[in-house]
Amino acid sequence: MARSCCVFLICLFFSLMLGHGVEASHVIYRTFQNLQATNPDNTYRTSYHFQPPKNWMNDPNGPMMYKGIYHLFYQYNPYGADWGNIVWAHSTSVDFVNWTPRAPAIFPDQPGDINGCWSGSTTILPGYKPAILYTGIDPQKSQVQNLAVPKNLSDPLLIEWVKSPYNPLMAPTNLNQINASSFRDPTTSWLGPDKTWRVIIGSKRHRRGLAILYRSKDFVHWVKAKHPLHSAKDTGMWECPDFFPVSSQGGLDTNTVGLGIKHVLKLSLDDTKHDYYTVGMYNLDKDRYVPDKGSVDNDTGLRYDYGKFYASKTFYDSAKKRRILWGWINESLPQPEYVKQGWSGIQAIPRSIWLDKSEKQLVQWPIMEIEKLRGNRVDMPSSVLKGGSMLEISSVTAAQADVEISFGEIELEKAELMDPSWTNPQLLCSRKATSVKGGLGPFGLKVLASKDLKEYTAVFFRIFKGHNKYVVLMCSDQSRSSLNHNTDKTTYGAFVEVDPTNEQLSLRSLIDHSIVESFGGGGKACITARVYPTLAIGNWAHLYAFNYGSGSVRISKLSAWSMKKALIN
Ligand code: DQQ
Repeated sequence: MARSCCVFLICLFFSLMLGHGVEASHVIYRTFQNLQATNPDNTYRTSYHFQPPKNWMNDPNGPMMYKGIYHLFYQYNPYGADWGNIVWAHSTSVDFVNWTPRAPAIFPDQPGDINGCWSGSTTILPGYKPAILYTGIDPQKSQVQNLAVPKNLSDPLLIEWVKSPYNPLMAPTNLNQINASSFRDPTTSWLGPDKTWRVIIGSKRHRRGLAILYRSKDFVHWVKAKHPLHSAKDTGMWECPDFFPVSSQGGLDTNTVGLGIKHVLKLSLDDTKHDYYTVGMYNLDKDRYVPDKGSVDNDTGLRYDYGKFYASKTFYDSAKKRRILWGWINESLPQPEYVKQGWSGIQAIPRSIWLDKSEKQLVQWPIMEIEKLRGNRVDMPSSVLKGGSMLEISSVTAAQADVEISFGEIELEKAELMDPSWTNPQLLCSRKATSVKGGLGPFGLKVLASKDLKEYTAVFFRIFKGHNKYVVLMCSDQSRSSLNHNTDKTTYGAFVEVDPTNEQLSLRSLIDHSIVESFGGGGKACITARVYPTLAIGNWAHLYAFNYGSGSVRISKLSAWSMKKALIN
């Protein structure tokens, strides 16, 4: 008792000394947020995943394509590698692969954002005029919504932004009963057939997550709707909502509404730090979104990515008629280590997303532009991978690679029975780690592996025989990814909606020094891992295909590419 009292008092002392958070999810450690690393360590920096030259980065903000230029803004701390002092940093690209840094687009300089410029979105207004809605933290630390527009529309780089004299445009008041510390992250707005703009803002009331709806005729004067667009009990704060129409034929402009058009509502749950989505229908008459039957809107629902991937945002690329998803991949190092390293946070490779044929889920695939970085290619002839075997994929730069592998002729009769209580894929993957031999699986890839296999990250499948179908499990096992005991070694898992009786089972992994981004079943399940190997670094990293199950599988396709370095900031 005396000991726990003492621990409590020490914690209290430090929290008072170090600063005070705006709220639990945004704790401000004043000692770290202005700390430039004296000796930055670039060992684990990525070669083709987006990151700033130094310091802290979190959410992608307001991505868009304007006059042939791709824009990415992001939450950035100019003074250190910890969260704080947040501005909207800005980079542009002509090819979606190489990026040039620009001056911060939005930074605190008026009462409506003097304590921070938090996440938000861009909307292209009629006349081809981009506009940013973002959350500002005001002098009372209340969250309010502000507008900024380009100073010079003829500059395709959109370097300078001016803030609206009407800011804040949306603010919590007693009358509208909004929780002032849970009111943030406006979405891209959409224009209804009634010529009225709509936007949603993430919020919560007690434990009920809310997508608060506002409407406007002129994009400046906004009125809160009586009902949220959607809400769900016991989900906590909804950060960075995203709401957009989808089709299995390609991307749709955010303003597309109409008969038979499905919508997706994505929520970043502050409680679990994962991005969840449902597929459903948008009822324009009632301005309500209703998830389809079976599309679950709580933390057991579908996720964009079952690993590290948060606060994501999509935009419609009108040039290529596709919807693109950006997402933030946070650290697996503990805070003192990333502060010392001098940088923190990466963006996932942008992904094209579309509705699966089943209309029950999304499919994601890395943008095709990234294939321009594919260098030396290695193809392996089709071969049977017997249970208990491993095959080295050599002649590629294993720490900077793109690998595609497909499995066929799977000995399905060897599948173990699926226990109906195995409903949580992450738990199942951590119970059945790489070393646990199964009937069918684990089979897949060992990446960022040291020669002696003291370190590796395994991305693999297991197949079980379910009640009336086979169940495919995809795992990303980080338990052996690093000899550094301080790194997060969570093992991630997802079920993949693939029928192995008549489909090949494919896996693609983008490996980039400290990141492994994997796409199972052609992009039906994605898992991103952040890993910090101590042995499998640079030229010391190896890549293997393996099968530790008792049943054999055939590698029907295996291509791997050394990836070239992109020019990033
Ligand atoms: N990050 C931003 C917030 C958002 C959170 C602050 C999500 O606007 O809710 O940096 O990571």
